[in-house]
Amino acid sequence: MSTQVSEEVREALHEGRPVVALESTIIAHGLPRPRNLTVARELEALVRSGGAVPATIAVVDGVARVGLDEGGLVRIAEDPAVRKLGHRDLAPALATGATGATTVSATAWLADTAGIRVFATGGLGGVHREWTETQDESADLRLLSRVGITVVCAGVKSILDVPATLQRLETLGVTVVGYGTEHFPGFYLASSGEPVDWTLRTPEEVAGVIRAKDALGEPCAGLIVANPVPEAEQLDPALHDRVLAQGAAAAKEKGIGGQAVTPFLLEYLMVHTDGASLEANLAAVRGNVRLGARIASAYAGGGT
Ligand code: PSU
Ligand code: MN
Repeated sequence: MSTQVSEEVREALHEGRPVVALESTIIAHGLPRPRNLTVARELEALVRSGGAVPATIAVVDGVARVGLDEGGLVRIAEDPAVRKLGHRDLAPALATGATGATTVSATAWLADTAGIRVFATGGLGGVHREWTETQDESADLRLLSRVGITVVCAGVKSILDVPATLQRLETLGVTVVGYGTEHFPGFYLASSGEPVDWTLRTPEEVAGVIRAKDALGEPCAGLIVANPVPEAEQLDPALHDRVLAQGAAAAKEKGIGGQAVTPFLLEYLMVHTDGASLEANLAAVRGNVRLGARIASAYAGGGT
């Protein structure tokens, strides 16, 4: 079997202790070097201080690793040849000995296979604004309709078509709840302006929903816990809208397509907001990772 679960993660799962999966695409392709490595370590530390075991997931030399060690983290953060692997890329990556960072779709799949119930990230992929021309919809959405994992995120990246993405999630049967909010978060922004149907306010309430999903049985699908970045740490909405429009135009002009679109726009925003988007992004991810640890702990703690 070419999936390797680290000893620490395996033991924690075996003993029913809380584990939080973390993705690696944000490290390899979503954040600038060398800060990405610092962030990768910081996120793991945040999970630990929340009383859970972190499991950063990536493919290293053709082996899917659930729970990267320090060497693996350094490799993913520093090696410029690290690929971006969605769920569909896992098999060729394993078969050819490739090294790649896993997106939400690949991470959720590997985490679920390993028995991990909670996954924390920044923002999900979704339906791109140019969908009618490009049909670009992240594989994250469909994958989350197939695995019963709980994903804590700050909504979907605001570079996307948020209403269309929410519509797709409804069609796909993915449960969406706002955490402490009646609005779907806007990734860099505390709110996307779109309403959510359900609002939960404590990790225990989220754990209760996970248990209710368990009790309902098949068909299993994901639970999205949409946790907004604190308003004080969000990107200025006017700046966000202006720079994003410029970035989208630049991507079109340069003919950027496929997997390259998301990293291009994230970087464009970072450069053209003088790093403010990066700070908002990090604040969102940190909040999600902290909440992920609390949810995993509440779920592992049992209850009815
Ligand atoms: N959120 C971030 N930075 C990222 C991503 C999300 O803050 O780099 C990544 C996630 O791994 C997500 C992927 O799964 O972008 C979506 O890419 P695409 O749109 O190509 O499916
Ligand atoms: Mn895409």
